[in-house]
Amino acid sequence: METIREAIELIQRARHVVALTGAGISAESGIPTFRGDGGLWRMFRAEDLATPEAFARDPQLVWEWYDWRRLLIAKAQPNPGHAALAEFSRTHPAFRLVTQNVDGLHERAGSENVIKLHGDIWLLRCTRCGDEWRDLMAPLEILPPRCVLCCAIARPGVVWFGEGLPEAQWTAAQQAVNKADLVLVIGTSAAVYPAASLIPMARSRRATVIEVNVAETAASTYADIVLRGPSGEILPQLLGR
Ligand code: BJW
Ligand code: ZN
Repeated sequence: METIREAIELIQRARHVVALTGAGISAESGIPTFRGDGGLWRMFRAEDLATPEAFARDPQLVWEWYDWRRLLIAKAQPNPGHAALAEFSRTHPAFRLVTQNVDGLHERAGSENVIKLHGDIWLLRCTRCGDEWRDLMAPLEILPPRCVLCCAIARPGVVWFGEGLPEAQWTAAQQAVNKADLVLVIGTSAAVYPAASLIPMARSRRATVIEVNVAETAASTYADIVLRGPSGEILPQLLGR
């Protein structure tokens, strides 16, 4: 209890707070994480599903996997962790939320201007003409879906291994971290780059780093304060008024 009190005080004193979230924040909404027990990479090989090569080889298979995940996400609800961050952003205009998640649960909880490093599972992009459109959480009727403009196969608007991050989002994330005096690292294994590099970046800028995670991660060594537990329980205590 002592550490959470200390963390609350540090947050209250901070001017520029940034949160970096990962799959763990959506775990309590019933959405599987990638790594660890029950993680997607225990059941599936990333090389078969989350690379441009996999999609070129078998778009049908990749789309079936995304369709399954989209269905899970559509049925899920944001949890108290998402809600606490949305509420905090309403009362702290300088707060920036950076997420690696593609599920859109931060937005559904009411967060605005979320910096999305790995894209959005509800976004589709034409592989030929680049046209982008958004699905309103509807199941796909035909797999793989096709572009209405040019009929070519569409892909999910997410960032796969070996692909660059959306430049504007990556720049915004770095700027936010460079300005931050406190960074909350929530529910991420900090195993995927360049997103994970934001954590040592924050540290080198002398920002306070607070980790919220059920387990030890690659980020733990950079953290000034480690809060061990589910983010859906810790964040409301940490950020609540
Ligand atoms: C809870 C909880 C609860 C559970 N409460 N907590 C430098 C070094 C080494 C490799 C590289 C490097 N730079 C680049 C690379 C290659 C690669 C990479 O990082 N590989 C590593 C795995 C080694 N990176 C890339 O390819 C990136 N692109 C890039 O670098 O471009 C430049 C380039 C181009 C060409 C060649 C080389 C470089 C792109 C990365 C894209 C990642 N994409 C995915 C899939 C997105 C689409 C989809 O969803 O399908 O993004 S992979 C997956 O991992 C997803 C996530 O956003 C990302 C991070 O995962 P996250 O969020 O941390 O989840 P988990 O599951 O790992 O962790 C969950 C955590 O929650 C755990 O810690 C739990 O304990 C915790 N938890 N319950 C609190 N209730
Ligand atoms: Zn097209």
